[in-house]
Amino acid sequence: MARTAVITGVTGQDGSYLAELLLGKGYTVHGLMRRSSSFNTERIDHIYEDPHTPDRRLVLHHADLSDGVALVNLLRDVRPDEVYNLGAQSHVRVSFDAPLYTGDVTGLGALRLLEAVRASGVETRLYQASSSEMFGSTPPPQNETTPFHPRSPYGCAKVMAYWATVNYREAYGMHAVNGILFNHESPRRGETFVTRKITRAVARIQAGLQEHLYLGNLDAVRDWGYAPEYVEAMWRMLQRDEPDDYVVATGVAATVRDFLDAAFGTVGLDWERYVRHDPKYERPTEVDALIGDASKAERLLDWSPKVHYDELARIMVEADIRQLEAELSGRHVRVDR
Ligand code: NAP
Ligand code: F7E
Repeated sequence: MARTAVITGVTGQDGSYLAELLLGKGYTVHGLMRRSSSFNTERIDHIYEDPHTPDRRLVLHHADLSDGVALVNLLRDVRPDEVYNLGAQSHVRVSFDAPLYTGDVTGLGALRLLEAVRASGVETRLYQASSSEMFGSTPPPQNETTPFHPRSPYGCAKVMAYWATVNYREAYGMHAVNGILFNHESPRRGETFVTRKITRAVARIQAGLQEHLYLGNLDAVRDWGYAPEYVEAMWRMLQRDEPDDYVVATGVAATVRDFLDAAFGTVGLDWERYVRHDPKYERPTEVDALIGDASKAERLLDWSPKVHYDELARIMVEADIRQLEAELSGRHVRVDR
């Protein structure tokens, strides 16, 4: 029997890779997107199917995580086998400027979806996109038993969503899992996250279109992995008979400086000549170091990462150079096409 999945946040980085993965496995995918005054489907345009296509397997719906009734109605209509909650206000720095909105969408949004599963009476498995930001100031290495100490409204909202997911599993026997994913990037990464900001700048500086790159804290340590590998782990979590929570990470630590070295090094440039400091990009409370221990996922999901930060930087720089060249020649080409 062909399976059906719902993905919230289908227009985001992970949503687009997960939709591709599930379509490749024969699923029918119902992607939820929020209404926008301009097109917000660029990451999924290549898999878009016209609504008039018979037997299409990618179906898009307008739905916002702030609208619980819409979620109930949608789940009742679609009756999915699997639900992936990837929708969120996902930018940590922005969450300090929009704390209530972030709490509503990233935190309460997860609770609305859990409650919508209950209210619609649908038997389904649910994946919650939890985050290493929940560990905040607790020192690395971090695994599934590490205490949470979030350092931003985003981190607090994700902790709330994490515990709501655990609670619905315990209270109602729901097949609900938390994937605690460490930073993962790709050529589809949003342009204001630090890795993509750097790789786009490398392409533009090399082309003579940009002089400087303004950044905040260069000492932060992150564990950067490759998004297409991470969505595979999400899917594997929902295929296990027992619902559980898993850390997904590479275990390799790098500072923002290390990523700068790798990215600028791809084109033979010295980043110190171009990078300037702007305190505007610092956070009121920073997460100094995130390094994951994914041994549980390796053992139980048979999942292991292949791409580490230096290879990732090269993949992203090369994609941004290709995209810039296409733009300059008047063609419009998605970054990773
Ligand atoms: P992303 O690129 O920022 O995508 C977020 C998605 O959520 C987008 O489709 C966005 O729509 C949608 N969204 C935003 N507000 C919404 C609302 N009010 N209602 C419905 N949808 C809304 O994030 P990502 O990197 O793919 O991450 C996917 C999930 O994993 C997020 O929950 C994120 O917090 C979490 N996470 C990410 C990482 C990481 O390193 N990437 C690590 C751990 C956890 P638009 O396209 O219209 O903006
Ligand atoms: O920052 C520092 C910044 O915004 C990484 C989200 O996907 O991963 C992501 O959150 C580090 C931080 O990602 C700039 O201070 C320096 O220490 O790329 P980022 P993040 O905050 O780690 C987690 C796991 C998620 O769940 C989130 O959804 O880089 N940094 N200068 C900067 N960061 C940005 N954005 N811009 C700068 O100019």
